Amino acid sequence: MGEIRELNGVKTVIRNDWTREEIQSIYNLPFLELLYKASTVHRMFWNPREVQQCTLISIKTGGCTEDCGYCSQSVKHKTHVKPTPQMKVAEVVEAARRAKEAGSTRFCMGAAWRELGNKQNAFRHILDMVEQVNGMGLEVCATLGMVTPDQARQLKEAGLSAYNHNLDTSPEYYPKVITTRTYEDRLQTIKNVREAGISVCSGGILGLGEADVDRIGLLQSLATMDEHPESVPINALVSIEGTPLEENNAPSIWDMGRMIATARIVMPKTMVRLSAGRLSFSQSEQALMFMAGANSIFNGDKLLTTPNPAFNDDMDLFNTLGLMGKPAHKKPLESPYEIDQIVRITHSGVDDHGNRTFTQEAQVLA
Ligand code: SAM
Ligand code: DTB
Ligand code: SF4
Repeated sequence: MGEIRELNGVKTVIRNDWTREEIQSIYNLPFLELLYKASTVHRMFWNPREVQQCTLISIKTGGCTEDCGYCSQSVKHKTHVKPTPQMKVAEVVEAARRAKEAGSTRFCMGAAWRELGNKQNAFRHILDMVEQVNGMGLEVCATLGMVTPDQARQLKEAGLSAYNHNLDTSPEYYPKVITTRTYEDRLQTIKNVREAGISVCSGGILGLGEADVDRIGLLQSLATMDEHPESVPINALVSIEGTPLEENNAPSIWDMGRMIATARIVMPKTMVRLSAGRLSFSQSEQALMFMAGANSIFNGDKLLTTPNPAFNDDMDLFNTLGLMGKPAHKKPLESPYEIDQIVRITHSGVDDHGNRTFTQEAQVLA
């Protein structure tokens, strides 16, 4: 068994052998118990005042040959999105500069492709973007559809920090939402990325019409990987006119809270990102999701093709909640063993007057 941490009566250990029954019993805890457990686990691995700010940019929009039932960018759906050519390297680098100036520490570039495939020219430009944005000290993430081991290796060499490739839902529900590729295809790209030494970002969506068991199935797929994804985005469906899911409602705050809290408990070292659909939730509902263990957001007025809360509203929310941005490349809290077997987890939280840091202690049991 690995290192066990315990804090305030909540025990945790990093595990990769979660069963669906175990995850279900966490997911179904009385809501406030679930929240308490999740926020306690959160504090054992992360400074709860730090929330990562990521900026998303669509470097190539629309015209995608996949048929993901939720997506505005598929050629199979008639939506408001007009396909546009790939952005120029200089434009993307300029957007990254602005994102950094606004306090973002991760820059995520999305392209509406089934796969990177044989797009040699486009790939050369992307490698250039990755190199330049990495050179600015930002974490760089890309989401370009399926990639081969060799493409993943080249992205790594260019300085890519993370690759986003979502599993979206359970293996059973997946074919009801997407028919043009399989769950296995998704897992293969994730494996290629992992083997190239790139951090994995993989999560899902709530609001596809899935049942609780599918949400639990998604969490099981993620939490039983040999290494947990370094980040797990939890998207709330933004229903798009013209897609098969246009009539679906956004998930409730209770469903989002349960999903985020369960993800936090089964994958304690993972960044849990509150992703698409934040506009469906009030600021106090978003606060609840931070309490449940979310510690990352996308900032900026736009995601890929849908709106996101205004930057100033997010700054107000951070001020109200006493949150601060997470520095780039900062990992989960270490727990240096001390001779007396006490792990001291020091949170570098400084209050608004700059004069208080707080310390918590967790006992090492193994
Ligand atoms: N084409 C790439 C792919 O599918 O991997 C990358 C971009 S894709 C837009 C990334 C993720 O965004 C999807 O896997 C899905 O989880 C999420 N997403 C897309 N459209 C959404 C919507 N309308 N509402 C909520 N999440 C959405
Ligand atoms: C993820 O899980 N969510 C982001 C990111 N990965 C690429 C994308 C959200 C897209 C929301 C729909 C849109 O703006 O088109
Ligand atoms: Fe294409 Fe990604 Fe949209 Fe699916 S989610 S249709 S792969 S852009």
